Amino acid sequence: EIRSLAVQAQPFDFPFDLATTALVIIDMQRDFIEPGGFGASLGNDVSLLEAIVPACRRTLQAWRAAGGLVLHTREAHRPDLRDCPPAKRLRGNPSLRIGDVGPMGRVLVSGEPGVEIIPALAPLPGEIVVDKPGKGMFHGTPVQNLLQQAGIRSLVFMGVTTEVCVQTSMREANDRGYECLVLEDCTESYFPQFKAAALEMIRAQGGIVGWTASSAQLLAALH
Ligand code: TIU
Repeated sequence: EIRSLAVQAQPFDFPFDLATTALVIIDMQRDFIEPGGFGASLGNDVSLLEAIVPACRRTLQAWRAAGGLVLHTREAHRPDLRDCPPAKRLRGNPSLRIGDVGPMGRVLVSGEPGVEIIPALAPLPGEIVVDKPGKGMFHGTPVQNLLQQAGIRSLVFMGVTTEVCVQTSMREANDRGYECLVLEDCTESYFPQFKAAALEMIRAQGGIVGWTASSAQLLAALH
C-alpha cells in the first residue's frame, strides 16, 4: 500500500512512502553498548550510548506496527578475519584487537556474543540482519541487492556511532540514490561534539547528505 507521508525534518520536510522506506538500525550490538566490548577496548565510555535505547525501541515498535521494513546491521568479521584488512585490525593501540578473545567472545567476529544486537532491539524473524565488515553498510555486503529487491528508495537511520558507522552508511546510501533521514535522538557518539557536528554536516547545504529529525517527528508522521 502506497501512503505518501512527510516528516517535519531539517532542512525541510522528508517525504516518504512506507512501502518504499526501510528503517535501518546500525550496529546496536553489545560490542558498542555494553562494557567489555570493542567500544570500551578503544578507550570509550560506553554509558552514553545506552541512553538512546528507549527512543530506538519506541521507534522500532511503531515502525513494526506500521508494517515497515526493518534492516539491522552489525559490525562483524568472518572468523578467519579474511575480510578484516590489517589497516583496520592494527590501527591504534586498543586493549583488544578485532578477533581477540574478550569478555564477550572474539571481538567483532560473527556469531560471538559481543556481536549480538542488544535484547531491547532484538530482530524479529523476517527482519533483515546483515553483518558488515566495514563502517559503511554497503561495503562487502548484500545490502544494495536486498534494498533493490524490496523496492526500497528511502532510508530512516538509527544506531551507533553517529559519525562513524551511521554517517558512513548514510553517505554511501545517499550516493546510491537513496533519500536518507537520520533520527537525532536515536543515534549517539562516544563524543557528543562529533554527534552534533555530524548531524549539522548531514543537513547543511540544503540537505547535502540527507535530513535530520527527532523520533517524535517520525512517529507523528506515522499516525
Ligand atoms: N559501529 C560503529 O560506529 N563502529 C565504530 O567503530 N564506531 C566508533 O565510534 N568507534
